[in-house]
Amino acid sequence: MDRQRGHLAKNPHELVDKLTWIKIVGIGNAGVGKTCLIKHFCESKFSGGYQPTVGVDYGFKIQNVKGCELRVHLWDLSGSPEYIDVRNELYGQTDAIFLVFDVTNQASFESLDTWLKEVTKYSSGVHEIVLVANKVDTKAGKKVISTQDAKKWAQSHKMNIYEASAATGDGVLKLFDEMLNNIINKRRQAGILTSWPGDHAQL
Ligand SMILES: Nc1nc2c(ncn2[C@@H]2O[C@H](COP(=O)(O)OP(=O)(O)O)[C@@H](O)[C@H]2O)c(=O)[nH]1
Ligand SMILES: [Mg+2]
Repeated sequence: MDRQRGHLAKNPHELVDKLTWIKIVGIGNAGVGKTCLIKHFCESKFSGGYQPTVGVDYGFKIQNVKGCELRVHLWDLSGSPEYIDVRNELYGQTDAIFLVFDVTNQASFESLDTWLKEVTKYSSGVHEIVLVANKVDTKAGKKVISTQDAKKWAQSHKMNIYEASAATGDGVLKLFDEMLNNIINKRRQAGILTSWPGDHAQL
């Protein structure tokens, strides 16, 4: 194609600068379902085979929120203690964190305080942290953490709680949708996001 002078109306750097990039990080004990939650959100897929995350896993999705096209990067930081240095490196510039426990695993619930301490220490700028009670699809007999106990923990830390299943997809979209909405609202309040393509839409 013959490109005429001035065919590219705008500087590509300017265009990239105008895109809205979001970084979301998932934390919690190994095996609670962080990778599966991200996979479900990005690809609507679930795999029953467990391959522990070595260091980090990553997902990307372009998500439309209220008419605004968001470039969402999702990081699953390996839950193993030996990856603390990798995690600390990746906490920077994070917009939101989802802290996951597995409703069938007592230890994963008991570790929440330790995770929150790590987050508070290394990602001071993050205001949006939510709790995810994952694997709610599992049979009632296998569930060891009650909804009530989980809600109590979340309330005492002033966090929203989401019950989800990466296996069935229940609650997954709601979790990420609300996180993204909250991030965008905070950016707008801070004056970081001034133009909003969805402004004319019903908010
Ligand atoms: N039943 C059930 N199993 C799940 C769910 N989410 C993850 N799993 C399983 O739990 C294991 C660990 O999942 P993964 O996402 O790799 O955990 P991560 O270490 O936190 O990233 C895998 O075998 C998954 O198939 C869920 O919602 N329900
Ligand atoms: Mg993982």
